[in-house]
Amino acid sequence: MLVGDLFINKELSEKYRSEGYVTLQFLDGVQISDLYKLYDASASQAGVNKQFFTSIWSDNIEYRRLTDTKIKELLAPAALNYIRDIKPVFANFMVKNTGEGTSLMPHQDWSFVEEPEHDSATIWCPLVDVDSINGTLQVIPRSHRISNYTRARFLDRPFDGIDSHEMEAMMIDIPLRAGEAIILNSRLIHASPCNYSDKQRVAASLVIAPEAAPLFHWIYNPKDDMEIKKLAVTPDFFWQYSCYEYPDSVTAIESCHHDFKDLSLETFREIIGYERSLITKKNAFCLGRTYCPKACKYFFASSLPGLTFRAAFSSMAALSLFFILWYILARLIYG
Ligand SMILES: O=C(O)CCC(=O)C(=O)O
Repeated sequence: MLVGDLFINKELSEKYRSEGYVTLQFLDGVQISDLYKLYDASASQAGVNKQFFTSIWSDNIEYRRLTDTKIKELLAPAALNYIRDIKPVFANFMVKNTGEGTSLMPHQDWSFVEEPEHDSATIWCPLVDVDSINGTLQVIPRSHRISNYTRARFLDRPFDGIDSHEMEAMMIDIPLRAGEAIILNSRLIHASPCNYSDKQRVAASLVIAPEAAPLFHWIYNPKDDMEIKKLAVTPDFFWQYSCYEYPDSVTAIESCHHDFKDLSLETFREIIGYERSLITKKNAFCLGRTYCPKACKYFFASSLPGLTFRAAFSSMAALSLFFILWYILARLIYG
């Protein structure tokens, strides 16, 4: 069973299946405020001192259990407004502090179910408005078509050999208002840039899987010479073990060898159907932003509070056009 087949709305289902993600209105003001209160009340227990962190990275098991349970209570019913027959797998706060060092590298999420027979998705819902200045999510559309179905903990990515600028050029920003969400296939490559605003960026996320799909966790143990162990798990597994632990006490039901070949840029582009000519005006602008030097982003974020880079850029373009027209007119009139 595939998440894409479980969307209630046909258009959402088609867009999700073809692009690997959809965006939609997800939470109302009261729900956002409830989540923010939960985040505020529990943040001191997280004990994670990192520029970017997610609740699952905390050493405090009680914090992991609390955030998982409470975020699920809020996000899972909202998900059922759009997708039926799904179950919550695990939930997190995703927190980006400010400044350099807060970006997150392009990655795919772990496999949670046996793919490609089943698949899973992440619902990522920011609690503040997000754009390219404060570290919104970026995705490579259609990258869920890559067939690396076993994405294990501690395993390298098959696109690590591709030049990072080429990867960036294929990324698009997903600006969202607080309470909107992106639902993305666990195979879709995503990342997030630095937060150059002066406020922490907090988002809540929930991994979902089809109700009928048994849950598994694959874990790569470099000591075992390319061997990947498959564990049969329940949703509780994900808060019981922090991201950094090797869950020794859970017995593997199977082992397999990692044999997915690294992708070349050409193969990667072919898989995702990427052509520069397909870049829409909107995406082209995103590319401009992606390549915008950090100092430039920082200038706009810090010197023009409340003004987005897009708005500042558009105003500058309009102003330049005005002066050019004014100059041409003056030359025509006064010679
Ligand atoms: O919150 C972010 O910036 C990144 C989120 C992410 O990578 C994920 O949900 O897997």
